[in-house]
Amino acid sequence: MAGLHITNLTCEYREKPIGIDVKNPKLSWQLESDRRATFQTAYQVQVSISKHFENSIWDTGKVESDQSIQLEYTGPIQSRTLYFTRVKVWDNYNRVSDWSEVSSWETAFLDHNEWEASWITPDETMMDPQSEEIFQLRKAFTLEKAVASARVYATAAGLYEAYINGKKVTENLLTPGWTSYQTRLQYQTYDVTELLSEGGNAVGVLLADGWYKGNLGWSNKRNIFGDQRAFLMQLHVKYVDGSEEVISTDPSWKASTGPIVSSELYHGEAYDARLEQAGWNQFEFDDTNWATCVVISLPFSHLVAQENWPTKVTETLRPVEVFVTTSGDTVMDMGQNMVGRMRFQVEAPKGTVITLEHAEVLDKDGNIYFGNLRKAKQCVTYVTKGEGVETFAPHFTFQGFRYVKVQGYPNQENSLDLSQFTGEVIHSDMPATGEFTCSDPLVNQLQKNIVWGQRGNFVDVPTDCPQRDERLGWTGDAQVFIRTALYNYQGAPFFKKWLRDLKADQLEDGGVPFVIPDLPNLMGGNSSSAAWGDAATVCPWTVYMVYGDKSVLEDQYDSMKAWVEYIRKQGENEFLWNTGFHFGDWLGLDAKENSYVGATPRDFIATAFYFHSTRILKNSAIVLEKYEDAAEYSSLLKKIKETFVREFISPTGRLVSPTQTAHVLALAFDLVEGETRKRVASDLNHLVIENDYHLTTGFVGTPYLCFALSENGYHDTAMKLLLQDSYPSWLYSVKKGATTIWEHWDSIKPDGSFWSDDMNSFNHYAYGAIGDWMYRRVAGLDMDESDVAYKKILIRPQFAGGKLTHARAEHQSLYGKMVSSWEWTKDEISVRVEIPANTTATIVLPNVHSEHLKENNVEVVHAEGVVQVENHDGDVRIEVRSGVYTFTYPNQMGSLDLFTKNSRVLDFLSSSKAMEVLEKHSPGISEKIGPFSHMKSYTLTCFAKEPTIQLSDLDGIIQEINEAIIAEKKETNHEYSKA
Ligand code: RAM
Repeated sequence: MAGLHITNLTCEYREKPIGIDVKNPKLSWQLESDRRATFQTAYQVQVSISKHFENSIWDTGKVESDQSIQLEYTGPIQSRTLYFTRVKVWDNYNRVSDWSEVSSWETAFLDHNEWEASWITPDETMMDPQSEEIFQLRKAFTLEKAVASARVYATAAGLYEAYINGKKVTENLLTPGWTSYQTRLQYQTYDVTELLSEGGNAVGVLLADGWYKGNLGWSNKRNIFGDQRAFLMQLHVKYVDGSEEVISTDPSWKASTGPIVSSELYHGEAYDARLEQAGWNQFEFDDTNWATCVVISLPFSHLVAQENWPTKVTETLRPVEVFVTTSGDTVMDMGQNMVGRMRFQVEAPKGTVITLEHAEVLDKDGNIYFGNLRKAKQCVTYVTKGEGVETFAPHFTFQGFRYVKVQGYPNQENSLDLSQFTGEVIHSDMPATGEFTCSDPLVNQLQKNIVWGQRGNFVDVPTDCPQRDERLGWTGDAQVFIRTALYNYQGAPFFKKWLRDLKADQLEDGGVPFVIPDLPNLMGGNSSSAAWGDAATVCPWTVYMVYGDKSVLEDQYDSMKAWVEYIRKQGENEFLWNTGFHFGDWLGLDAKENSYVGATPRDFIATAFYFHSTRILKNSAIVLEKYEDAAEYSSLLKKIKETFVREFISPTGRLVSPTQTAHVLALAFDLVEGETRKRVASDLNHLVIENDYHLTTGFVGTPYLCFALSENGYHDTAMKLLLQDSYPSWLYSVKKGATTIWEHWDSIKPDGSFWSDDMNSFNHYAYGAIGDWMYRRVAGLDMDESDVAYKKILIRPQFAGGKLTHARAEHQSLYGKMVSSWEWTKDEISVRVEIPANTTATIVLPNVHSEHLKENNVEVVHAEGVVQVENHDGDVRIEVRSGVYTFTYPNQMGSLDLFTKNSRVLDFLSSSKAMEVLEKHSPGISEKIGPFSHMKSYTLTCFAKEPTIQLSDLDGIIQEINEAIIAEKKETNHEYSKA
């Protein structure tokens, strides 16, 4: 029916996936409606193996339900079968949609016994398995009949690139991806129907070391998962007459080396085009001189279908300029710190050697800087064959770089022809699902840097960095960044796959290794750390919340529980985690000289995370209806909290640790309540003000810092931290020209020098975790967690008194596109929201009474789609159903009943200068409260007395007060004491 349509019918997050091995895949769809306040009242889903649905194998019939995401298919399922599916829905206006467009999914192997192929590797008496050279494997065969369809199922111990009849089977890169190879190895499925034909055909495969056998980790180790590369493939051909044939890897395959002389993830690739064997991957090629292959014993039981988004080239960039450095190097600038590879064209005499060396930054003197790469070479060399124009891009490697030093390119001394070079950006090809913009260009650049940081470090696993000899799946980094990541990109398959590896690598006692996939003995033995191991609970819970995907909790529950039980056994008592190794508030700025560990005590952090993880576990138990566990962990939670309070908080509410991070954690994890909470929040605010509106937090405190302030009455301070541009701050790096997030707040110091070479990445996403707060608190696009997956949206913008004049966030939820966008002028505030069909939203607008509020020029209470309007403490809460709404209201704080919000709350130190400023403005401000008994401070609620002073002026006054306090502090050098 016109007006109600179904779009985006997906299976396991993908459009028409092929090669999945989920037995009960989940279907989601979206409703598109031309009317506001649309919701689904019933659905019908059909699944058939015929495109025309002559007979369905699964038909739900009309089911009265508003479920439109994560509907589990419970019909029959077989391996290697294509299932068509379609859906129709009924809505609250008694409309029924047409059937959706037909969608589909195709299974791969549901049982590993279906593998008939053998793992093969070149015969070691003919080819050295430890050779750096990349192997070429081939198999020629004849198909007797016309081909109807064909699929390749393939994987490798190592990395592979497959060809059929000279053509690449896929554009996907770094296959089969990285998993915990000891227990899990992904295979890929490709539709190769178009590549085959009746008669002679050939498969050719390049086989490299990759993560499996290549150099991995900073201790120069190889062969971590195995010491022989191997390949496994099954090609299933269906003929037009219905018969089938299978071509598999077996000892009849042949092997040779070729032009790729070496290829390593960290080090780059060396390619000698003179060694190419023309036609090696085609039928006619004569392979009599090639080595034979042998069968090697590798398990089949750990083969799983590709789950993650494939790794691909997702964008290409052109160099923006080329220059010669003071050291005389010719260097191209890509204009962006990117991750991927360079592709180039060249025409040069045979044997010309072209070298590209990649680095992220230039040093103080403008020279290209390789120091922070540690042992990673990031070097690509190409030797020409001299037969016209040659094109090259490396195969089994990627580089993290903005600058490329070029050597040997013809005529480069006179002018390097930049049009011959392209930067190919490579990462897991997750659909983009988020946008954030606002009126401050530096903040917009910060958002870009966060997104680029995510792209560069989401290369099949969530890595810490993409450039040095590390690039590992650090759990702590993933845990702090995941919520931001899931705003920016569709990350469910990415994290679900990685979490299976986490579970697989979890230690027997429930401990979680530092990196996943684990590298045994990475740091001289296995150990777990608070805030790192908590990825085991935080990540599944976040995926569940954002996508309503219960299966991730079902799959991970044991692992989550094992982690909490692990912690429970660590401490000197059951409720305190005060033993063992921890990274602490990694890279916190309050660290001692020459230490990476911030000042917040490790047992404080560990116990706070113990509480956090236990709470997540308890909530997961409730979702999964494991009520006994829920009760058990509720009582554990209570005890941890009591113990935490006893151990770390004084009876008058003072934290034992005077760090920002300690205060942040106590607030963010709800370890403090009532008056103590108020005090801790106020103390945090002071700590930030005392530090002249600068943060000191490391990996652990940073993600929650602005939340802890905004949620507890200090949004203004949080905004000042965001907008701070002197060191240390988010915008400091932006002002220094960063195009990605740095590992350290001062990876480049104010004087232009670097943090030491040993650990200084310019592309580390952890501090990008501020993105979550920007989406949720600045633009106001949030979720009501009582109904996950944005079934119930919470729009709650906070305007920060004109510090920004507009902000807008967009996110593609499984229900469809959501938008929260606001504009602030001195006279008017307008808030525009988009709420997808089949969801509802609560919109909380500050500083207004509903009388003054219009929706599209209609009084808000009368607007279509508005279900309820409530005035509460100076805010208006509006319940709406789906639709696009524009709310406007005058930006003036007229009457006294708006008292509480017609104000700015400021805690300030007892200071005569501050009092002077107050006096000066007293005609326009009323109400001063304080001093608070527990400290030498005042809590002042300033509210504007119109017309003398506007609310927006209060910011200026507060600023003045703060400056006065700071000035006074500097003058007297007086140490603030809370006693
Ligand atoms: C560094 C990593 C990572 C961090 C660990 C503790 O080596 O880059 O970011 O989690 O240390």
